[in-house]
Amino acid sequence: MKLAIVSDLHIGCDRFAEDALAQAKEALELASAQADAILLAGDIFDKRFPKPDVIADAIDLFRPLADRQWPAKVESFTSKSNKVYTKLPVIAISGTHERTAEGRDNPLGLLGLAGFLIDTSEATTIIEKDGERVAIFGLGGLSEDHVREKMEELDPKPVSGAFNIFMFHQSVYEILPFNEGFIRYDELPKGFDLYLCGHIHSRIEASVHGRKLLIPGSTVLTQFKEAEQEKKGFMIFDTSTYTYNFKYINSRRFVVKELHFDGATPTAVTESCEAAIEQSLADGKDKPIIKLNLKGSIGAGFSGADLGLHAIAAKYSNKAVLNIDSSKLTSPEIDGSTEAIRDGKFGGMSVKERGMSILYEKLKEHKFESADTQKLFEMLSDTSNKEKVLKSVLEFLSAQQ
Ligand SMILES: [Mn+2]
Repeated sequence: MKLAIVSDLHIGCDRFAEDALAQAKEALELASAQADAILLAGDIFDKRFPKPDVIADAIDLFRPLADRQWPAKVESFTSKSNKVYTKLPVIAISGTHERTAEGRDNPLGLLGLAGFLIDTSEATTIIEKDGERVAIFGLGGLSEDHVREKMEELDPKPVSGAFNIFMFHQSVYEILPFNEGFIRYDELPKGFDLYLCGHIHSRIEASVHGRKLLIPGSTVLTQFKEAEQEKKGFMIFDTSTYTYNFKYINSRRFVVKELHFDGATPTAVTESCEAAIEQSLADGKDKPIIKLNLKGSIGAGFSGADLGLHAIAAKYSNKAVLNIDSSKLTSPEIDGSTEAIRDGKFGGMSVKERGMSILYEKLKEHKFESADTQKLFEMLSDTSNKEKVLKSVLEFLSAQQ
């Protein structure tokens, strides 16, 4: 059986709403033309409570799939809570973006109720074509602290006489090794022939319990992550050969460039940014998404505000979607003052002493030099009741005149 594996369509994402819809449409059209069934690994919607126009877009997107004569048919559906309203072999799970409180409807479930797909979250769907059976157990996206408990409770088991797929939507430690809480390959249930995962937006092939783990990545860019510069698309997996092809869609080009500076002037920063943008534009005629990561330092006497990054973004607004990250670009002044704050020292004074001396200067400026600075400082440091503080400070000051 030929199975299209599509994931993370993010219909209704704010940043690239048109791209999300157009690219999802192309992926689903190609998938339904080339595969016997479609498996969707979560995050079909970008939000758990999408607006009605987003739900309408999704219905328009899925309706043509319902009109197709599919080579594969749904043979059975086993679930504790979900119901099934179609025989279409369009099998989905909910992702982390669609997750609602237990027992509450989520937008993916609505598409299930409408009969456009089967929500196989925490359920097993068996599809059949010419005597071949494929069983899909789905585990919708869960928070990291619930996933182990849920897997233990559900205890997913392969179905005998079928090609078994475990489809889930989680961060996996071996792929994202920065959180010990993420599940690991060896914690996934054993005995399945193929593991499919959504959630991770770049394309990955790995091995779990000696079988393939496939992640097709998202069909749209939602964050500006460097790993997402590859063209987007989906996979078609063939159960008879245990191989897959990646099918590209016309996704908007995404370019990430890193620029290093060493005591540069704002003019030099602007010139380098513009050169990098021009170079990225020269690669094609589309309107790419360009992310510039600025690193290193700008010269003494300049601050981030001098860089004029907004002017660059405005200049290229018709040619590119720009994202310029200058958070890693430091200036000597900022460095000096943050270091002082960190160390709690200003010219040998503690933060409190420094605060008192500023307050004294200000009092002197406003002819209150005879006031007890220490007493006023303590009154102002009281964070319990702002109104009470204001009242007592005003009383204190008027008593000084
Ligand atoms: Mn996602």
